[in-house]
Amino acid sequence: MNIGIVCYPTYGGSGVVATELGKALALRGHKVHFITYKQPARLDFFTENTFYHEVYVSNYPLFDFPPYETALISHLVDVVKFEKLDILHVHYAIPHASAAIMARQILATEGIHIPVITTLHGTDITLVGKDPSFEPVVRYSINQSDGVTSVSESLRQDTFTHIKVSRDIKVIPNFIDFTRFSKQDRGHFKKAIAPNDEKLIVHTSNFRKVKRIDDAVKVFAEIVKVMPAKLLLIGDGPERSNIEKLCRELHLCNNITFLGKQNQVEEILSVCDLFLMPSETESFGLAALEAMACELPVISSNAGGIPELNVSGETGYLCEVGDVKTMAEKAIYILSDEDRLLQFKAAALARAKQFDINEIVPVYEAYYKEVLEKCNQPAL
Ligand code: GMT
Repeated sequence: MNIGIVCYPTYGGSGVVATELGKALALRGHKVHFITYKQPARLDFFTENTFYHEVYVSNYPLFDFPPYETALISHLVDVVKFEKLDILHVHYAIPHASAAIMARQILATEGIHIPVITTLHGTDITLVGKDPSFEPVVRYSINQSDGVTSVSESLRQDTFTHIKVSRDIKVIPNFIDFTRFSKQDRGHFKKAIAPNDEKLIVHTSNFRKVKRIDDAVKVFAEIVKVMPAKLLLIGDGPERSNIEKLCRELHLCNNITFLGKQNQVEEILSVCDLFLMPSETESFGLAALEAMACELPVISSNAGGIPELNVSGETGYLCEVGDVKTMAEKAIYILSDEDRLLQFKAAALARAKQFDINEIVPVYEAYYKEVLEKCNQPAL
C-alpha cells in the first residue's frame, strides 16, 4: 500500500505512535509518506520505503497566524496525486482530520478518491477537542472520516460523550517496540546517578499541567522520607520552572534531577525502579508502557485509559487523581521489599508484552484493508 501519514513531528505521544507505526509499516513493505511541518523526531535515520514531505507555510505580512492548515491541505492534495497514495492516515484530530477531509473533497473534484482514517490520541478530544472553539469542526471531521480509531476504550467513550459523534470507532491501543524498549545493562550509569544504591524513581512527560508533575514530586517527597531515593524527571515543557520552584521549596534539589528531553529514554528507564504517572487525564499512557517494557512498575492515577494498561496490584497501582498520600504508600510498599519489587517488575514486563508492536501493527493493516474495501477501493 502507498500510505500517507500526517502527525505532529515533535516529542508528543501522538507523533511517536504515528512515526513508529509508519516505520513498522515500511518494514512490512508498504511505502509510507510522512507529511508534516518538520521531520518527525523518531524518523531519525534512513529507512527503506519511508518518505518525508515537508509542509512549508509561506509568511506574508498580513498573517498574524500563518495558515498552516491551508498549506497542509494543498500539500496533501499534491502528495496524494503525485505519489498515488491509497490511503491517508491522520493522527490527532486537530487540525489534521479537517485538513484531510478538505483535501479529499478537492481531490474528488478531479476524480481521485482517497479514504481518510483519523486516529484520536487523547487531548484532541478530552481537552482541546471539546472546547467550543474547535468542537463543531472536530465532530464534522470525525463523522466524515472513512475510518476512525482511538487508542483506548476510554477515549472512544469520551469521544461519544464530549463530541457526540454518530459513527463507529475502532479501538487500537498504543504499542511498543521491544527491539528498542527493553531493559539494558547500564550498571555504570546507575552507579553514577545512584552511587549509594538509592532507589530510582522516574517520570517522563511533556511537562504540561495535565501531567500533574507536582504530584510526582510530592509522592517522591514522601518516599525519600523512608528510604534513600532519587527522582529523575525526563522531558521539558511549560511546567518546568514551576516544578523546579517546588523542588527548591521542598529542599529536594539534591535528590531530583531534571534530565530534559532525551532521545534514548530506554537507557535511563533501564536503571530505574519505579515509574510515576499521576496525570489528570491520559487516554492511554504511552510513557507508562515504555517504562513497563523496561520492567518498571507504575504508580499512576486511574484517569482515562490508564486502567486499560496498568493493572492495580499487579503491574503497579492505580490511585485517584491527586491522591498523593495513597500513591506514596503504594510506591513505598513496592519499593521496600526486594522480592516484591521483582515480582511487580516481572508483571509489568509481561503486561507490556501484550502491546507488542508485532501484534498491533497488523491490526492497523487489517483496518486499512477494511476501510479501502468499504470505500470500494481495491485492497492492495
Ligand atoms: O499529552 C501527551 O502526552 C501528548 C499526547 C499527544 O497526543 O501527543 O499524548 C496522547 O497520545 C498518546 C499516544 O496515543 C497517549 O499515549 C497519551 O495518553 C495521550 N495523552 C493524553 O491523553 C494526555
